[in-house]
Amino acid sequence: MNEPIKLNQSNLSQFPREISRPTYDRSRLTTGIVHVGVGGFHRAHEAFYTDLLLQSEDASQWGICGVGLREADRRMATILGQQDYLYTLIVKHPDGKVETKVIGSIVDFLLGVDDPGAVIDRMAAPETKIVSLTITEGGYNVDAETGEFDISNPDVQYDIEHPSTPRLVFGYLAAALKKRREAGLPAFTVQSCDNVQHNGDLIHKILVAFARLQDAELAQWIDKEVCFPNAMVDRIAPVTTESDIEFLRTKFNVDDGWPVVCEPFRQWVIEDSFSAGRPNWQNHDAQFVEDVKPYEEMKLRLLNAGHSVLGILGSVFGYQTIDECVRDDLFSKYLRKFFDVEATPVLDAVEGIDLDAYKATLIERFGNPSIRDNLARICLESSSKLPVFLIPTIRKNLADGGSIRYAALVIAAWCYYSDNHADRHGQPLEVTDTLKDELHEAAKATSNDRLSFMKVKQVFGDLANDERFAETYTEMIDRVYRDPDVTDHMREVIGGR
Ligand code: CS2
Repeated sequence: MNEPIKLNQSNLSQFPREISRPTYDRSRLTTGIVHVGVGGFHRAHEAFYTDLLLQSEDASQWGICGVGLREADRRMATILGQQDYLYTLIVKHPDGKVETKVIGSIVDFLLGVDDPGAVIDRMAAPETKIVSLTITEGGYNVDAETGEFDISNPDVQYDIEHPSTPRLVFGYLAAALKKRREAGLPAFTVQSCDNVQHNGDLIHKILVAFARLQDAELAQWIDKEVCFPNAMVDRIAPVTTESDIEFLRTKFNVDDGWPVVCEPFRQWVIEDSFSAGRPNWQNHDAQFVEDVKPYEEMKLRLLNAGHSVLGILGSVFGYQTIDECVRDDLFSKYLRKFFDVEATPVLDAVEGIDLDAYKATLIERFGNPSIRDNLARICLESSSKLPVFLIPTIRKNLADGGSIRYAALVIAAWCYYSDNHADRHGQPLEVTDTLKDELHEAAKATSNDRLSFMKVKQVFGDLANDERFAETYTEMIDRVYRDPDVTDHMREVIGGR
């Protein structure tokens, strides 16, 4: 076989016809969107919607400039830079069908660690209308106990004192908005694309709190001028593997250093509140609604929580991927019962959505055998995911007298996982979590105090003070530590005592 064709703008014409590619003039695009956090999800979601738009109408003001703030983003910056910011989206259908598409909407990339001033200037540039974010659940720097912006974070302190060379996204946004205000430019929209509840309201609150620490007038201006639409975002994008890169080489003889894999399903529900205009994403199935809250709650507490339920129980049991869990009848039954018995009763109804059908679709999506979504990805940073995905459901059920047993078993299994960093057979589990050490230490103390894990306040707040929760959780801890084969306990929970 010939040398594979490297993905870049000038080689695109040599790409095989089965790979669809941008036919719009990328050199004409200006970057109306600056996106912070270019991972698999952004590349499978916002950049994909924007590519569809650019392909179908003249929307040349809506190109995307990707931004990475941390050293960890260097690899993405380098690979995308070498490919003229192009990449291949590999959409894997459950029946094995695969669609491949080169996405062209990202046309530039800046790395904050190398040149913070360049990122601030780009955000402050007149053509920038939207700064969108995927900075993960933990990126919002919220104190779990108070729900407020955590100013004790040393990086926050650093950013207050070094406004022109910030480390965190809040410092960048504040510096850029300050420049715009001084230049008499309108504010951009700050659009969160993260899985956090009321993501727009949250970034609004914390950005204003941060700005207030630097400049009270700026904080007021931000509060008044910047729009922060809430949004629900959805598309499962597993970690790209070597075999995905290999697939493009062997099937098409093309070389993409970092393609993205995703499922066919996609959903984006957005509040229509933008400071300086927005792309016509509605022409490509994004939904603009007045109030996104019921949608985001449904998604966080069913899809994301469902992922965590399977991710944690499946990891301890020894499974590797979500689809493997779902193929096990016991696991899919547990998931469905968790949805029905604990998650749904505390959800608000969503207009136009049949929750039963939504839940059935989730189980089908999780079961997509081509996606092979790794449990390690799902469990990554559980300490910032569970407070958003699962703990609100537990709290609401405690208040309403509802069931908490499904979720309590998951937390007990997470304690075991954090204690042993291994599955029930002693096979090591790869644990990536900012609070890994704190969780490990707290979990280790379980033998002396069965509630010790619950004392990681950043995650659980005061949950252990609830007597009913403490009792149920202790029972689950006893079960899991007596026998880490969680399936026996899952059966027990499903059957009811
Ligand atoms: C997953 C999400 O890691 C996780 O928490 O639940 O990344 C999930 O795949 C996406 O939110 C799907 O939209």
